[in-house]
Amino acid sequence: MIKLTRRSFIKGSAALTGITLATGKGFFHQTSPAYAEDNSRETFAYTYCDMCNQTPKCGINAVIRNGKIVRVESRENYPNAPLCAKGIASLQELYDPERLLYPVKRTRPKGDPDPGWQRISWDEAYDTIVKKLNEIKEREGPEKVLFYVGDPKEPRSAVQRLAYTFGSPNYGNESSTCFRAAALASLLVFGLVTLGSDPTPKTRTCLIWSKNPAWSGPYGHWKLHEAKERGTKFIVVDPRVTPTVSGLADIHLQLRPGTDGALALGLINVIIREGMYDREFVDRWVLGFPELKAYVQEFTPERVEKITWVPKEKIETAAKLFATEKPATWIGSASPTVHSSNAIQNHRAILALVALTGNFDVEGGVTIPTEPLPFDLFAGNPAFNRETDIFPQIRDKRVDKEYFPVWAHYINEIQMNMLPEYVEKGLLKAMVMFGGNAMMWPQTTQYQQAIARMEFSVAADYYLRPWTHNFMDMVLPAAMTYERMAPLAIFGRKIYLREPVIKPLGEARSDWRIAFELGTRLGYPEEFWHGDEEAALNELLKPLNLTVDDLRKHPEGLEIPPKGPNKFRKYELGLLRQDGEPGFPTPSGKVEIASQILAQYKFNPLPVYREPLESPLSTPELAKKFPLILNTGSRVPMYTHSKLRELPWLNQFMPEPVVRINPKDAAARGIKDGDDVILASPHGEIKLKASVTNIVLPGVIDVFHGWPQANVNMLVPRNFDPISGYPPYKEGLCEVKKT
Ligand SMILES: Nc1nc2c(c(=O)[nH]1)N[C@H]1C(S)=C(S)[C@@H](COP(=O)(O)OP(=O)(O)OC[C@H]3O[C@@H](n4cnc5c(=O)[nH]c(N)nc54)[C@H](O)[C@@H]3O)O[C@H]1N2
Ligand SMILES: Nc1nc2c(c(=O)[nH]1)N[C@H]1C(S)=C(S)[C@@H](COP(=O)(O)OP(=O)(O)OC[C@H]3O[C@@H](n4cnc5c(=O)[nH]c(N)nc54)[C@H](O)[C@@H]3O)O[C@H]1N2
Ligand code: SF4
Ligand SMILES: [Mo]
Repeated sequence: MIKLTRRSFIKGSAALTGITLATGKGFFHQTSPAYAEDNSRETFAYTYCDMCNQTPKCGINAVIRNGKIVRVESRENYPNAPLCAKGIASLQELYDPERLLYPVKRTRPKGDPDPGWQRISWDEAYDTIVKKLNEIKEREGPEKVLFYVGDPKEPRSAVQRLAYTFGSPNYGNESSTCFRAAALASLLVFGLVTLGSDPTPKTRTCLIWSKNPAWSGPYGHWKLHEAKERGTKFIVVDPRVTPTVSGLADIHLQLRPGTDGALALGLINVIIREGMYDREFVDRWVLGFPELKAYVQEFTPERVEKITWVPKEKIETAAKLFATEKPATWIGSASPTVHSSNAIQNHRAILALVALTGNFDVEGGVTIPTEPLPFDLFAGNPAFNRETDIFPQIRDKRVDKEYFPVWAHYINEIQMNMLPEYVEKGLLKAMVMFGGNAMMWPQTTQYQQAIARMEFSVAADYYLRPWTHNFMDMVLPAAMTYERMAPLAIFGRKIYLREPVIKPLGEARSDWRIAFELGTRLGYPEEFWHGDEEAALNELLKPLNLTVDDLRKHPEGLEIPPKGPNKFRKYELGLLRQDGEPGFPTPSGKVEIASQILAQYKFNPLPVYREPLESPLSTPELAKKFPLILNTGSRVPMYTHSKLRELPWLNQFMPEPVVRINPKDAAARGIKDGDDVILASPHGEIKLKASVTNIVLPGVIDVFHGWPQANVNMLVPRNFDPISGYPPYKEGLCEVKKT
């Protein structure tokens, strides 16, 4: 544990300023009389927040008295700061009396609304899990067991290792619906993964395409404001007027949700028409330019205005700005552009735009690191995860390969969205879940039924969540961020260790420990270091010749010096391909605007636009009954997915589910702010309160996901993108009515 000496309280007020900035409201912690009289020593310990599950996370300085955390502050000299309201409220989650602190098993049959949870010991829990899993393994094969990690990203590498060591290639995670399709699109185009780059002092233009870091990742947001002050021009593509739009945008392209591909092709049309693309780069490095040029002829600004609702003048201005004020960078969406039934092709059109303007891997443009550390975003790596040795031998038994072969070609984790089909066909019989939420899937009840149909399922979680766990056999108490050792925080080439700062409450155990103890008991003690997390971290650090002890000596972070200076245009230098030849790591060695892999799997190789499967243009009859566009899940600052509703400090900001609707649409329906309304789509309906606001575009509604009493995913159809299997969360049709 890293303990620091007593410090002044000035930092506390700095943390409060942070909250005020992030939320517009301040929480003032008064020292309780009990503490005022208590003169026991106050210690400080460094850790980091995991309340929004983004990486890298914000640094926390925990103030501890008598083994209890009494305050949290922003960590000093740490790349991500200050804490937002959720970070401060993490204390309420830690000490929430409703937390699950002991393993429990159900005593009533599945399907009974009350599972009759009964406390059991860890030994009983492990014995049951091991017996069930080994039984299924012997009878039908290890691949019948699904290992799954939801939004908590920290357990990923440990659980992937567990799955493959057990012999099952069927490891999945929530990235089946999150940003992995954007990564897949990038692999198809560039042969490597880029989700965009932040502006540097050299950057003149920054295109933010459907991302709202002001709410979804506030730590990165202030860096964008610094760029704005330096004079960088911003184009923001977003159907809503978010703080990212109002604070940064010089040009706001307010499109109809789900039409991103058409907008990108419209911008390309202008750039090609005006001869503003980078000819030298295109001639030498791009595959499929003549075909794209022919295809975008039909995407004139006039036609694109009709499809996307973005005025043609704005399309012209934005195209010219992005193509001429260079270097220009692009900040890609974590998810909205791929929450579509045309996910991959829409996103590929955006990547084509970046490639044609010659902004790829130039200083100030969209860059990729010269010498990345040997870890992924979540501190795993392929060798540790057993992706390099075991997985290739078992990958044939993955359940998704027939459904989504392009996904299965590139992405090792399985596409989870067909879970009901996998279970229906008997391909999966048991599930070990770390922090998942059934409400995240479209037509949720089908997933709940699939989970219930399995022979055995167990989850590790902070709470008993009825919408997921009521369909399962057993739930294990997971330790929270303050209580656990876990992977590393990685910023560029700097690494920070995270250790427990207090003892776990009750019998909670860290996800890593649970995975390693399970691995050990399933018969692989050596592979799982007999359950010792620190030994596992040491293994992960081996490629850098480092140990946990080395990191322990550097609470300020350990910088791993690079071998040489940063390099750009790495495709010219032969630094991107394994064979050391110049070019891109795609089959052709070029940027594949016409994708050879897509052609191989009988998809259109070009980034073609297809209307959302349900939309005013594709299903006009349906749109008469459901005239509004259904836009779900855009992030709100106070909640993360289905979580945090139980924390009073956060719940006060949005106590109940709301549907945001534009004043024009509300007036046309006689709806006033705060009215009870029904939101209906062709697939279901829910009840919520109306929030009448100009944030949303007329003709579009906006509703957050994860409310058990108003689960918007019951309104979203299972119309998956055929290439990635992604759900259409950000398209579709609906209507709002007064109750
Ligand atoms: N309609 C619609 N649906 C969406 C989206 C959308 O935009 N619209 N977004 C999609 C996206 S991008 C995502 S990422 C998914 C998120 O989907 P999920 O990952 O399934 O969502 P959460 O609601 O965060 O559920 C996580 C669960 O993990 C538990 N938990 C939290 N931290 C830990 C931990 O460290 N360990 C353990 N063991 N448990 C933990 C929580 O208590 C909670 O029960 O939702 C997707 N669903
Ligand atoms: N507070 C909070 N922070 C979070 C999360 C959370 O639940 N709560 N979740 C985390 C996770 S898992 C993720 S994936 C990230 C997501 O983070 P972001 O990528 O920022 O995601 P969103 O807020 O869903 O969407 C960004 C913007 O896209 C716009 N948008 C909606 N539909 C479309 C569309 O069809 N086209 C375009 N161009 N734009 C559209 C929305 O209006 C929104 O303002 O946030 C992470 N951070
Ligand atoms: S943005 Fe807020 S919730 Fe996310 S890591 Fe930082 S403090 Fe935690
Ligand atoms: Mo996500």
